[in-house]
Amino acid sequence: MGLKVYVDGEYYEKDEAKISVFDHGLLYGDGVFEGIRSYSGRVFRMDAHIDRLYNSAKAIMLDIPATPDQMKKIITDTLEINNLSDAYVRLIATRGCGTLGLGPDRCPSPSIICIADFIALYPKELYESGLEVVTASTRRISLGTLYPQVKSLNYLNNILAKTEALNSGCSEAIMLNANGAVAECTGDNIFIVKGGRLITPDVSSGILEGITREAVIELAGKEGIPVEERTVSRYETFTADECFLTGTAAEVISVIKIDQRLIADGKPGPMTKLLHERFNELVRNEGA
Ligand code: PXG
Repeated sequence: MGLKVYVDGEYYEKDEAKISVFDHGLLYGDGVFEGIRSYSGRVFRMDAHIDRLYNSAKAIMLDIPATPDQMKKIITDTLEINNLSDAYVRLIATRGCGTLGLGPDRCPSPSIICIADFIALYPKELYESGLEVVTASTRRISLGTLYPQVKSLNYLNNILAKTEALNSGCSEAIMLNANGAVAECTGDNIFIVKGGRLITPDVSSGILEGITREAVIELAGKEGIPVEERTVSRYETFTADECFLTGTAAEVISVIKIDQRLIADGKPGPMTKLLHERFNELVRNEGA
């Protein structure tokens, strides 16, 4: 029995789960999504993901045809029906079927898709050795275009930055905002450590407000580590004591080289290791 995918109230075998070629999610990237994880059968920070999804939908004036509670049930049912307990969940709301024209008024019924699958993670060795990243020339979308807080189906600018990373033999790229300050990576938020302080770009730097980022800020607070959310320059990343990325897929992963500059001694630092460990404990214990 293969994977079952939820589409608009029904479960379909993976190969049968399809949307129309007239869906504006496909035609224009008109829709929103969430990437969520479950650990030992518990969905990590489900409420935060649901809130972000509905806020993203609100910002693009998309009426999700389900209540937040119904969405939560769709997530847990999809995990259950697939018998998955440690899994990755992709929840999508598209504008739905319309005509060949941008107008969302041409799309009477938005679609909901929920996919639960095994997670493809970075190889374990990379967590021990740390990542090499590059700064992409492709800038993060600015606050004046599409709000970076909206987790929309438009990921082309991130994909272009990711392509730059892959072309340089790296797995991630740092994206700058329109002012040239550090924003985030293509699918992760970024943190640096300097003089015992944890520093990360603030929301007005043009970032997605990551749920892993928020959890790490909370964990740092509990450890008594001072946290600064503010503008971060490229220079500060090069000269940091430590650097790491956070995201639902990557969790907490060390960065040891940025644009060929070795970060400190080129090994994952103590604060990165501590917060990674605390994060691993949190995802396993929260709500247990
Ligand atoms: N910034 C961007 C642009 C993202 O897309 C994050 C930061 C981290 O946010 P969370 O809430 O996950 O801590 C993301 C999240 C994937 C994948 O399939 C991407 C994300 C999440 C899950 C899976 O590459 N991006």
